[in-house]
Amino acid sequence: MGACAEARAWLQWQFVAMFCAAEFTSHAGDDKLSREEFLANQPDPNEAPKRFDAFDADNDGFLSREEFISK
Ligand SMILES: [Ca+2]
Repeated sequence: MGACAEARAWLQWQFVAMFCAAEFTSHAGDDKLSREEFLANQPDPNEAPKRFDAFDADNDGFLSREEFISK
């Protein structure tokens, strides 16, 4: 993938992330999203796990609201 296409894809994802941050919900009722909860809301099962790993800054297997928004 060229640098431009890569940058464009990243920007698009950032937009989606910002949009989704407003709807950040955890089914468990805490402020964390498990990998399962995250993937349940993702349309592309091949790419979504990579995004989860990219978001999970401390690698604890959960996305906190902070991790989700700060990326
Ligand atoms: Ca985490």
